[in-house]
Amino acid sequence: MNIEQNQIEKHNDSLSTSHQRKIDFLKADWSHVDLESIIQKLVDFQIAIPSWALGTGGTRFGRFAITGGEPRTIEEKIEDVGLLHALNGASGAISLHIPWDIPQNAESLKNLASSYGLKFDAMNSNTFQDQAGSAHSYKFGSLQNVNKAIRKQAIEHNIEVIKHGVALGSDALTVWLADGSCFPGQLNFRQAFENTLESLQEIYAALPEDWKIFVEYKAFEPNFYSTTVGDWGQSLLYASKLGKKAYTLVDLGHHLPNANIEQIVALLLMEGKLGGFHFNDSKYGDDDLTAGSIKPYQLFLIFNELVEGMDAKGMNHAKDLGWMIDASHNVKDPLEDLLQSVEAIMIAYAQALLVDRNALKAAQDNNDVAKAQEILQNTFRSDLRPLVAEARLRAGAALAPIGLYRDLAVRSNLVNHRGNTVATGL
Ligand code: RM4
Ligand code: MN
Ligand code: MN
Repeated sequence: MNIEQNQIEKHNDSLSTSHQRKIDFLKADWSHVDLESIIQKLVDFQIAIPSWALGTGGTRFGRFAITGGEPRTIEEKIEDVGLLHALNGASGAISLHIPWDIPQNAESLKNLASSYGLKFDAMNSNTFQDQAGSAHSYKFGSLQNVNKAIRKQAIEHNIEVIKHGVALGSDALTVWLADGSCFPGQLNFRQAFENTLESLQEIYAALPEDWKIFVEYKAFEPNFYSTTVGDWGQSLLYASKLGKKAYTLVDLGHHLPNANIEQIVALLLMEGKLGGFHFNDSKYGDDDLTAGSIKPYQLFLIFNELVEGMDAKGMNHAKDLGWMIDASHNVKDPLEDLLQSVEAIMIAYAQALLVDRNALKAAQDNNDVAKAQEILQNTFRSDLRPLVAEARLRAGAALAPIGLYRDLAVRSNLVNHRGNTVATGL
């Protein structure tokens, strides 16, 4: 299914009067700020959609394919992300997971993606599940495994993923390892670290010159006693030892409860070792809930550090870090959920762009704690949704993406075309 430009225009026309009123109000309220340049930054900002979030996710207790019309092939996944991008103008990339997605014909996939204005974002390898027909099992880890042949199989898989990515025009590999241990005594921590490092070094050696490798950390699950890339410190150790193409990837759901993620982000940026993000939200752990649905203030505070830190280094907000969603839902229509995530991320970014940096610096230098809080909460508590909508309008997308998605009955259209299908993934 395609969303036609005239359908978007008709929708935008119907909302134009009320949108104009809101944007005029914002312009008057923020007349001391260059809102035009902020809107342009919002237009430029793109968030990659994970191929595995396009179907209904499951839990270890079950999987309910409640929506139907889920994409069965990479082509259909690209079509779905194309729909999202047409609606919000901010989802211009797809992130693939191998072997959930095995590209057969890279050239035609590239053409299909670019017909929707999409690029291929970071490629993800999978050594947390055993694949049918593979010689060895990852039950006791992959890159850390005590058995060299198992490590070799996992290394080769990652190199295979890089090759797929090269053919598609991607330029990054994300490695998330389930490696670790469930019980004290199971692992020699140092040996596990050294094996993992050595394996990562072999993968790193196969990276093209202009590629990055993202080392993602997670404190728990599926191993519950130790994780071999368990936190940002361990990830940073690997990334530093590997070299300049290696970076830490922050997945918001991968921390221990109440971790100060914004501080982690600030320090990684300072060290030039922050590579990218997996956005999601959580109440308890790796819940993979919609970004901004539980802790929108935290999302804003993270963006506040990102904007401040990237500006301090003269970085390009849109291009110099990898921006990805990583989610998996079992109760919502995945496409509506992704529209909500992108919207929440854009709002947090807009709020961070509007923070009065000079005033904040002055408050910090004066130890004026109350003032610092006032400054941050002033933008957080301002309704900047019209600014994000204006960016969509300028990008040729919809003022109210979910509204249009429902008006056009996109889901039932997909169900009619595809049937009661279930996508690959978790
Ligand atoms: C992991 C991690 C990875 C993702 C898998 C599906 O918890 O977040 O990034 O690829 O889930
Ligand atoms: Mn992740
Ligand atoms: Mn995760």
